[in-house]
Amino acid sequence: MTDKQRYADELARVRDRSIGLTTAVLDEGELTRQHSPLMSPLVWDLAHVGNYEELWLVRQLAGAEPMRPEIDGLYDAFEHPRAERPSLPLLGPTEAQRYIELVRRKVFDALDTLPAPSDPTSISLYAMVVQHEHQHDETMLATHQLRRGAPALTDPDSPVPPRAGPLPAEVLVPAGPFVMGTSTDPWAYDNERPAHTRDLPAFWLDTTPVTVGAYRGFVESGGYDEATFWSDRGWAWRCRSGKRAPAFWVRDGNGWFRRRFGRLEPLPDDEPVQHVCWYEAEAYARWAGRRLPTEAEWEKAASWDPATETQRRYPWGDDEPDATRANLGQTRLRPAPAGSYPAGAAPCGALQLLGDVWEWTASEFTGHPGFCVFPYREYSEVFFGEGYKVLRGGSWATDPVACRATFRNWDHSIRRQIFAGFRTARDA
Ligand code: AVJ
Ligand code: FE
Repeated sequence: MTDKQRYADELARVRDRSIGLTTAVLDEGELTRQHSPLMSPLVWDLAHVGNYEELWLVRQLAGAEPMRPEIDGLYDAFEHPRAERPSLPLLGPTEAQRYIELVRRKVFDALDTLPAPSDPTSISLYAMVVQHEHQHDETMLATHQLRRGAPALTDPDSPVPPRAGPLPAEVLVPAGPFVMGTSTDPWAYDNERPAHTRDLPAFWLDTTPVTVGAYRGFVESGGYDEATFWSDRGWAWRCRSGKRAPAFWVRDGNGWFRRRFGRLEPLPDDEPVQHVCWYEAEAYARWAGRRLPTEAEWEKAASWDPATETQRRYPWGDDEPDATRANLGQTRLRPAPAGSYPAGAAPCGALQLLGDVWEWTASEFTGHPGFCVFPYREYSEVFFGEGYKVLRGGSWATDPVACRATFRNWDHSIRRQIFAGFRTARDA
């Protein structure tokens, strides 16, 4: 298969996903309404992914004129913060879908004559556009999770390979240098580049992400009332917000439940906890006598094979993710039990580093040494040094093509709507 055919297939696949989260499942009112001030109306995301595709593939690569210059400003994420978007004269759902289909037709028409993506020293614009749409699909899933009313999504609930046997609570990642980032992966963003060597002391890392049951122990032992577990900023968030448990947890006389895509269900103690903010992860780690791993520690655990001294694209090696190795790609609408996917283990023995839940790290988002912007400052660089915390590993809602051991996500320390949990670490 040629590179172009691969990108064409991926463009078609992600579009099916976007439609399945919008016009296929919700009516016009639901698509244009703002379900949370944190999120865009879903119809904004839909037209925005098409506008982004027009910008990078139709105009930048194919050199065509703007199709609808009057709408460009509406879909520029930097011109209008999310809270403002519902009051903009956005395209309606039918018009938005027609527009993004027209963009797509122009891309496919031009594909034969467009330059082949051949230079892996920067991200392929095709790969960038495919991943961008998947990232917005994950954002749309967060909007669905915040939305009230009758459930709109059906959980495919695909089966999970169970754990192979008893697992140690933590695994050792030996001291030594490793290669962080990449200079050659055509799917890697500017912020994942360049490859560079880092040296780390040995550390212990949780074998799996922290579970709901373990986190409930923190909640029920009064962790949210005890300032000593929280940093100053974390405690300020805790007091200001009044939060006493992860988002979407509901206490009922008989116990704990959670709301998930419009349905109430008992809390699953064996699943990785999700919908905690960075401050909650930090406080839990302190309560447990541990700490969050740094971003470098996370990447070393997920990608470095000390036996061969080589870097892997995924924890298990370089083979593409599949249903035996990781819970990615929205094949279920929730994490899998901690300890699942033995075939996805990293060299250090840690499981579920990719998929299930994004994992908060201790680190702030900055550029790797030697960082170069490509192709635009607003993807990564404008967020460097602004206090964003790095998340790693993707979630059940992350598509396999939008995730690898070098992939970096980031968000504010207070955000809980993303599908994020964490694991803890300690010095060896
Ligand atoms: C990388 C997930 C933080 O959604 O804000 C989407 C990705 N950039 N459109 C975001 C992104 C431009 C970004 N994150
Ligand atoms: Fe975007």
